[in-house]
Amino acid sequence: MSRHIVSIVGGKEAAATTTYESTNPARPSEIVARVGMADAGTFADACRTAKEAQREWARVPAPVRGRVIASIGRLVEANTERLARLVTEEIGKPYAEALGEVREIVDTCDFFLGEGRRLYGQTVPSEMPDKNLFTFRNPVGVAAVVTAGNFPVAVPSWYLVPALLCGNAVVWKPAEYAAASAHAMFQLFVAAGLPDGVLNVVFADGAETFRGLELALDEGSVNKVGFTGSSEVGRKIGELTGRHLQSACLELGGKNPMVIMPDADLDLAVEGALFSGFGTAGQRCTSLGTVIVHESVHDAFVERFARAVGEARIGDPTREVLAGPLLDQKFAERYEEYLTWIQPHHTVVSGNTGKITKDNPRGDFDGEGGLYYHPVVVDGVKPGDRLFMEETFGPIVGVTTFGTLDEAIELANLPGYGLSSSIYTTNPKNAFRFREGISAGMVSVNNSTSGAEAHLPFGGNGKSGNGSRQSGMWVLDQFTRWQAMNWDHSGRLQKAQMDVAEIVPDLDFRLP
Ligand code: UN1
Repeated sequence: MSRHIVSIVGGKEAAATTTYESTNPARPSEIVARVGMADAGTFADACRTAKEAQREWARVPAPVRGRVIASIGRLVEANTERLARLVTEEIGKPYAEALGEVREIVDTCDFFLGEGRRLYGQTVPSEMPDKNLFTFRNPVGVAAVVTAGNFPVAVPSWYLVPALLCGNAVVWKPAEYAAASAHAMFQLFVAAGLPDGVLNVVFADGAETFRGLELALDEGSVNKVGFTGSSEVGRKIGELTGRHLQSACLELGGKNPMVIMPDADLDLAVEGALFSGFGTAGQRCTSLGTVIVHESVHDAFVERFARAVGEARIGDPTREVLAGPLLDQKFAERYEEYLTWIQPHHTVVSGNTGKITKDNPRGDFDGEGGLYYHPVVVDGVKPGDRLFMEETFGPIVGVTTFGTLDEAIELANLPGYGLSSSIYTTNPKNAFRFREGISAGMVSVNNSTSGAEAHLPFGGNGKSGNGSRQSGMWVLDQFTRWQAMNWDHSGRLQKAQMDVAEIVPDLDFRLP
């Protein structure tokens, strides 16, 4: 069923200048939605509208805003299957994973509905009598949120839910190739009773969005930018917001390492590598980049890993498969470029590479014309190789070896990303030394690099982000600003640091 959707600003449909067709990557000739694309002016208008609406929204008591978040959670839960089916149809995410993705929105609502009754500030003792000190969390104002389409609804909810709960208005620019999923989620949020203009959705391409953002920042109608996407675009957004004295919340790429110690449970490690390397067709920012395996277990690991990859089911994402197609043609093209980074000193241990077609089938699966790709394991990658150093969004995993844990940590940090990481070991000492040495924002022990829970801090360092953290209580620092208040009721001007009582100690006192 093909839909026609457009941006919604202030509760009204906004003008479109071009049309984009969002297609089903499993059957690219099938159009999921025709998307009216807006220009930079509409984006800036949306930010102005949001600024107007935000004033009233911030005056709604936080516990009442929390009730709205509760209703969003209920609405999403009641529409789980429909939303998950749409996600599967539009980006090819296997249905079981799509259900998990929708679950993550509900989890996020569950967490933040209670925050409406907390959103704590503090009372702090003053250094002077008859004076009281307080802290308050104030909403930042308008948040412009630009998200990727690999998690078309869960990751946006990490921004939207806390931003709204804290009393901000939002302009959301989802990925165009996931526009139908985004539009559906927008409708569910609005049905919970959000006043017009508090949440706006704008469909626009990258260039128009960037120009619109620049206009809005110049006008002072955006106070926080949230961005999930590539390190390259994240850097540009960081520069733009920096010029406006703002720090964006950036969730960028990863080259996530998995270290396998000689004492690891190898079968468990293989299972973890398979899921984090090839689940979601390797298209998570937390997907496995390089397996760094101890030289003594390298051969055994590679043999078992290659076998597991060979046996994994790739195919129709409405069925029980490990992975479906790539997200969209743009991603397929980029992925084909990563395949050209395979060099003569590498060994592909997983069989065929490239697009699954009649001439290049995977067993009896010929790809049915979809954007399906062979999962690829490349042994022998090393520092300096592009495959080792750069993110390769898609189903390709490198393997390299190490001698000591210190070497493994150095290899794991070398590409300069820092989102997720994992170590397989049965020795707690190794786990804690790895945790201390790894530059990633997230560390898994005996678990895959992907699949973070929704109430832990999520975010990266280095090329993976600017240190901002989403999720749980940590994200509150993105969407609120601390305000310090002092109230002197002494009836006189008491000067800090000067009019402070002094108690004189006898510092020469010694025990007999
Ligand atoms: C992403 O790909 O941008 O931890 C986020 C995970 C998911 C989120 C991935 N919950 O793998």
